[in-house]
Amino acid sequence: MTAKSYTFSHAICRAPSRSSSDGLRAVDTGAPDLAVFEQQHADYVAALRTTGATVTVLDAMEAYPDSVFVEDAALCLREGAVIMRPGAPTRLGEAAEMIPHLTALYQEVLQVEGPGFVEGGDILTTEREILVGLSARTDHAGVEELRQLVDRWGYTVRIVETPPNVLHFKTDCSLLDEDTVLATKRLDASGCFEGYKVIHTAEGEEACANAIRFNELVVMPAGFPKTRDVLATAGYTIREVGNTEAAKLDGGMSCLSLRFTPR
Ligand code: CIR
Repeated sequence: MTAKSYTFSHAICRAPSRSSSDGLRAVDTGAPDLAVFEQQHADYVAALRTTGATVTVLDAMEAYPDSVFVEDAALCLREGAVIMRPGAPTRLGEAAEMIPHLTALYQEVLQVEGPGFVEGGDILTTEREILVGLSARTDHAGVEELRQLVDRWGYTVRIVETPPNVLHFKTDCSLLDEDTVLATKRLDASGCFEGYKVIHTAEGEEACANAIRFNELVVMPAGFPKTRDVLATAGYTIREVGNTEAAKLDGGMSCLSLRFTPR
């Protein structure tokens, strides 16, 4: 297995903080239960570790209620990492916090300096290109700066649209393999996956579109049996992890880790 878009030697996660009760959410369905969140987070880390990857769990960061969602702070590629510039003002400072952890592992760490914004949740790296969804958190200027930064490593950036009222592009899709994505019907209808095989989330199970392919596993939130069975029948090895607490903060499987193989 050599696909660089889903073969990873490392992951970085961050423990949920007590302040996660103040995390951003579109609809308030109550604060996460910290003990349950910690257990679900531990289950997630354990799932990644079963593939043999080295998973670092950083200490909780109380100053940043959404800092458990490390994915938004950086884009990790084989050749180097890029520190993002989160569009949520309360999250802007999270990006700089990630610099020392990535410079310890990568020779080259670049940074989106602004004035534009990009969050990692809007970025889907496939085997052939990097798709970036414009959203309330990611704007044109941010994507253009990102495009210039990754051009040196030979990556093509394609701008796509995150559906209205959807937090991030990857809220609605995931990479499954070199040619295949899991996506909601509403996102696929935008035409952004032309040339890819698309497996749709089952009716009523749109909330499981945010899964991750991590080495041999597809890690997905528990509680979406129809989509799980479709993916299992298609030949993927599924690992379900409880996600009820991160979901209260609009977070899912991709948000909880940075996944990479540093050069
Ligand atoms: C936020 O609104 O920024 C957090 N509550 C959730 C971030 C989820 N991250 C992701 O989808 N990559």
